[in-house]
Amino acid sequence: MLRNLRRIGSIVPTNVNYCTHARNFLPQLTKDRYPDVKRGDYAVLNENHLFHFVDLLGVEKVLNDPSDCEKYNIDWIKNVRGFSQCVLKPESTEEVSQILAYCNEHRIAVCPQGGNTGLVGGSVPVFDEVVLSTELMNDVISIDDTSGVIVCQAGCILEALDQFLSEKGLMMPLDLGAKGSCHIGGNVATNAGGLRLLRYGNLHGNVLGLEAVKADGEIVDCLSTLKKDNTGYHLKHLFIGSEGTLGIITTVAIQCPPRPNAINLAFLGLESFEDILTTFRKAKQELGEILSSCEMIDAKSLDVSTGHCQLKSPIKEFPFYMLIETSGSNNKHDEEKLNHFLENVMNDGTVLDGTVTNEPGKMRAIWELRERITEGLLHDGYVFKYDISLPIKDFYSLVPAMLEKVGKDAVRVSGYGHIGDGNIHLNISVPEFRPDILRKIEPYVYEFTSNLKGSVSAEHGIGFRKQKYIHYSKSESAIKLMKDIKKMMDPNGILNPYKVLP
Ligand code: FAD
Ligand code: 2HG
Ligand code: ZN
Repeated sequence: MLRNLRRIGSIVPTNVNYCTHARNFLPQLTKDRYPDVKRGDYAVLNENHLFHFVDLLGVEKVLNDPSDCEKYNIDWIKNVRGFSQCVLKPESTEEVSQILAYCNEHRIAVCPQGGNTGLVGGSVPVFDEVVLSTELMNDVISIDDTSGVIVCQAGCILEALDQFLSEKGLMMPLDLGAKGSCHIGGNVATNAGGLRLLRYGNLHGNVLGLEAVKADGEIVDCLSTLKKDNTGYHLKHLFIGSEGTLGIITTVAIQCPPRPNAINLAFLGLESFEDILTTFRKAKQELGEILSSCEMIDAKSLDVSTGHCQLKSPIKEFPFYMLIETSGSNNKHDEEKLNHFLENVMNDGTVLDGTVTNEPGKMRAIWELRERITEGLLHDGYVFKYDISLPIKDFYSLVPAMLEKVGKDAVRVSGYGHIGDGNIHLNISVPEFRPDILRKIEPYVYEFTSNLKGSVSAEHGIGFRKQKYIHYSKSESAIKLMKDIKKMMDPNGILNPYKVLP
């Protein structure tokens, strides 16, 4: 629909906060750590294949030196490692299409990769799959300042897009700690949630249209830029959250809200999880439409930021903390509302201490306390990571349950996350990976979640690490339909094998 539009140009990130690996070591190869997973019946890459890719893309867009390929084989949290000998970096949808048509014909397995910040092992090969990286697909194609719709290639970095939009008085509707590295295509492929989903909703709502390439190379044009479009099946939703198993997303159209004039951020200390629930309830009631984020952190998680990341907390120590952010168009109005709310929760003893600011530098420092926990945890050693949705009253119950189960083996059992969305991040860090500890945690953690009617993957996806456990949150009939759709769209199973589907 929008093909051939004049491109605005590539956006390269300026001054972005690239995520860094905390420790410099090579994780065990996935094939050795998970010997039950067997390589599928795919072609082994040979010289002819490589020559074909070089002919297609040019030599500089084909990597096959092992040291060049290494970073594309290891995931961000160093849980998994493949041994791909080939990374392809197409620049256009047409190049993606030609790569997939060839791979499909020759039964070459392909692992799509964006910023490689995924947390479930979906973005790196399990064995020797060819990596198709969207790194060079970073053009903004169009932007409409009135409707707020941006159309861009899948490889645009989230933070770079947000910086670009800020010049137009707009913002990206999603924000996450990995913004300096993750690609918008990866965000859409994982249906990433993040820190402001509470206010702006998820990508099923904000993605107006997309273009994707199917396994056989066919380009599927669903690139509508309309807010309302009820013509037939809503095919874009098939690709949103499909984690590279149904097609490669090449272009997206996103609805972007106006950038708020006024932002305020409070950082609060609380005694108990019950107090967090009370504060959240009151925040919704009293702040209403200006509430833009509501996050919680337990003491062990904050220790990661203040300890490993050497950040400074603006308040003294408490068992729990909350970040409450408001965004609106009138600072006087917002400040009045927020101050009134804070006075109430502090006067009645629900909140024990707190600080509030609208200074950008101070807000940034508070957000870092929350956003850098993932990175800091890697300093503990190996991290067993769980991203769980639970009914709000049970939100924190998983943390003490797991502490009892594996507390003796762990460096840390901690919980933090998006209380506003009922999504907790449970992290169990240990000095190094041990299969016996894994067996103590799984499937118990998923049974616990399922018994409470929660979801075993709230926002990170299923990837490689959770495909065995999808049935805890999906019915047999739903899994069967997923398999039928996969078979129809990718009959040779070349797209991101060993991921998502059990
Ligand atoms: P990748 O990691 O490269 O890939 C993720 C999956 O998508 C893989 O299965 C891959 O095959 C597939 N894929 C990538 N690009 C495409 C494409 N163009 N077409 C088809 N498939 C594709 N996630 C949240 O939801 N909320 C958070 O708050 C959050 N915070 C994070 C904070 C940190 C510090 C880190 C490291 C990660 C965080 N994540 C979060 C997880 C991760 O950043 C998101 O899942 C993100 O959306 C992944 O984007 P990416 O470009 O890095 O994708
Ligand atoms: C976040 O909300 C991310 O910070 C990462 O989803 C969560 O590291 C985690 O467990
Ligand atoms: Zn999260």
